[in-house]
Amino acid sequence: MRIAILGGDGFIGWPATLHLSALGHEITIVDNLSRRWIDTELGVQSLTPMDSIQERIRIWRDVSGASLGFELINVADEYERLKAFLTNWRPDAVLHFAQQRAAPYSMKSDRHKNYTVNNNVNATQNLLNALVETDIDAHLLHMGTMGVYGYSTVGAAIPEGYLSVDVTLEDGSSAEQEILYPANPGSIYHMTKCLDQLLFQFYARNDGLRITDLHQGIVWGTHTDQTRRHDQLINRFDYDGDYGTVLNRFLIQAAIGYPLTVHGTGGQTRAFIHIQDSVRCLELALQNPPSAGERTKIYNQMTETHRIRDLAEMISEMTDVPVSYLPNPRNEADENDLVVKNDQFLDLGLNPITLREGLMDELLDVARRYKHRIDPGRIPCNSPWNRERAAGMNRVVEVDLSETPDKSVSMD
Ligand code: USQ
Repeated sequence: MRIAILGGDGFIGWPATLHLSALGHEITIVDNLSRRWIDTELGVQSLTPMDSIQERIRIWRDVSGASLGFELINVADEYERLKAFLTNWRPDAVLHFAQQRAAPYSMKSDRHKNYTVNNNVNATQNLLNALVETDIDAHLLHMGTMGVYGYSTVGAAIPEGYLSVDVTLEDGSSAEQEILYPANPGSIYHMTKCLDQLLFQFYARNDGLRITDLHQGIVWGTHTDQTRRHDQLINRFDYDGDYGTVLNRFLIQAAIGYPLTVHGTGGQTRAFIHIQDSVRCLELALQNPPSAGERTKIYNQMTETHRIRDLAEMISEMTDVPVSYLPNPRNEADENDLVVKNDQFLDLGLNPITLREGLMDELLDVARRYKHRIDPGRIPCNSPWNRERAAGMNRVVEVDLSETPDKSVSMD
């Protein structure tokens, strides 16, 4: 299959590219390298050293024999170039990861809010518009988020995208309808993914586009079978307060003896998936496209749920690094339960990797290997959600890292 991977230089895009290339698909990466520019803006770097996209592609060709195309296009801004690329290359499928994906970054300032909305919504709209205009019947797979639902349940499991509701009619009888699960975003970033859902609904109905939206949980891990094949194929690993996701952050914190940064009570429950499962899900979704005229197919791309403080306590027990309960910069519920349906991927053959299968040891090894690249000053989350949260964060938490080298963990 010919696959265009928009955002193929990113945290999911790169391992997805290698996974699908290894399966024999013909891939072109489309990327504006914005994630690398954001590192520069924030003054941080991936824990793992990343080569240029051109160098990564060269190494992959040496290792696998497979060629990857690369187009430097800003999907949100360069509509005509995107259209020209699609017209020339005519992909069978398009994977859309070309969006700003960090909630804290999206809440940093008014500029970051505008950037996230403009970038993310325009990227989706440009892509949908271009697919219609060029008359390319490609299956579009979009990386969405579990965060479109919000995280609280009313006791019922969160379904895969659609909710059956009974509508009371004028004569008192009721009619059943299936609607998109009510959107309840917790950040500007998550809100853009809610807006995406409406764009998909419209284009699938109006133009018969074949669209799959993957509502993914928090990804943990960094390696996949393909990124392990060469040092220079290594995936990025974000640990900073804006882009680092919670479990990966706790693991690098443990590796340098930095008290684990739990926000609030840590009673937040979230959905998780390992990065190897994430790329496997993409493979499964690609094999099962919706038909033209069908509504957007929605999968919950997650494999387990965990409470944040349970994760912190588990890692603390493994490593003897203490847990630190900090004022929460986010405007989110202190405590929530979360039950999620994910039957579709399980039915298609996904065999989930769970948290206890030793992959945490591998991550700790990665963290230990590159810990000289960690700037502890970049660990705190400094993006408050609103003025009230900003005021609550003024409490300074003193952390003594002078003993850092001795506190590193040994999992051997
Ligand atoms: N948290 C801490 N301590 C930290 C970092 C985070 O307690 O040091 C807490 C947060 O307050 C939040 C939870 O952990 O309650 C998750 O935070 P996160 O940064 O790991 O994940 P999130 O901001 O929700 O975003 C990530 C990805 C995003 C994806 C989303 C899936 O960056 O692209 O859409 O996970 S989901 O969370 O299911 O919406």
